[in-house]
Amino acid sequence: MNDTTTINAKEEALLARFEEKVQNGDAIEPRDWMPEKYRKHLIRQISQHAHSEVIGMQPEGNWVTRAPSLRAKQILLAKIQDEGGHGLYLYSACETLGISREEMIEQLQSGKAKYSNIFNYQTLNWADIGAVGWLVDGAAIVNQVSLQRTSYAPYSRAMVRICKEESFHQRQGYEIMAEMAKGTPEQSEMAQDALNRWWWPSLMMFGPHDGDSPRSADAFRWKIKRQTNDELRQKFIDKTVQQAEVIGLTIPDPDLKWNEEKQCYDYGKINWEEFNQVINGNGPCNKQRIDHHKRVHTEGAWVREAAEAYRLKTQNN
Ligand code: BYC
Repeated sequence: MNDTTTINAKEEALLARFEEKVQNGDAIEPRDWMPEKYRKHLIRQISQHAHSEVIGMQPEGNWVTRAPSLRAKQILLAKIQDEGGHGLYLYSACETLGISREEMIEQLQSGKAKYSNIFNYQTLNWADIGAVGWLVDGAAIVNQVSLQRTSYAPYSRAMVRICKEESFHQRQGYEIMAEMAKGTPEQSEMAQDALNRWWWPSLMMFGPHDGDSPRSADAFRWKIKRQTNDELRQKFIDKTVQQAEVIGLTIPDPDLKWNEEKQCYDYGKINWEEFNQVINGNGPCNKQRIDHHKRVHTEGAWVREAAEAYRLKTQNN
């Protein structure tokens, strides 16, 4: 037996042990052996998730100075800070896989790493802040509740914590929409208009339909994903249609219809051409979002330098 054969046999045994653990529903910890493809898959997904949290602060931050009351402003500020915190948990979870924060930021800024399609749309008025909280955080929760059972333990732990905070975010958005929907005719029109503009991009957040999702096969084999893109999208639609009814708003889909046999809503066609344009850098705000990130990152260099100097000083003491 030569060295290569021994190494291959050893790798195969490790792989078999890994697959067995995953199939048994055991969590994978950072020090456990894992196949390179699993590690890379997780780095891609978790870093994209982290970037989404951080870029997601921009469309909301746009409204902090124009929130209609002190209460609304306090709540919005707290929510945006939470998103920053979520980004940090996720970057930390991702670092356990052997990638540095700097590399992840470089991938975001160079366009190599994606972030959620949804944050490339403009928040035009206060109703949009309601729609983002209600629909975007609502969609994020559906996905993230499912990810609490993901196989990689640090990702799963981050999800548990994030989900607790997201429920408050969704309530914040729904409250704004409910208030506006029962306000003056102009306010209720603004709420309906925001729903019209944010509905379809929110459905796109769950990713392509199951047959067109190239990453899903590996994600299921390794129990990274526990439910398919379409299953989660359906769950979100069924729950949100009822919420819209309660506050007197109309989902902008003429094909939306209760399916008695399947016990869920049928819905219209999603514009995947728009989705592909947006996730490949050509959405309404892609350039603005990345330019802003680059500028703020450069301006914040002194904070990183100071933190590093402090770390070195305390290490040497
Ligand atoms: N946006 O094979 P697929 C939040 C890409 S909420 C952009 O199905 P996968 C927040 C996908 O990356 C949002 N790109 O992939 C809420 C892949 O391209 P690459 C963050 C998307 O990974 C409120 C290609 O399309 N949540 O943070 O199996 C306030 C094929 O897709 C999108 C998460 O990230 C999209 N929507 O499934 C503030 C949840 N959908 O990478 C913040 C974690 C698909 O091969 N992520 N693509 O070039 C996931 O659950 C999964 O990654 C997805 C996609 C369901 C998003």
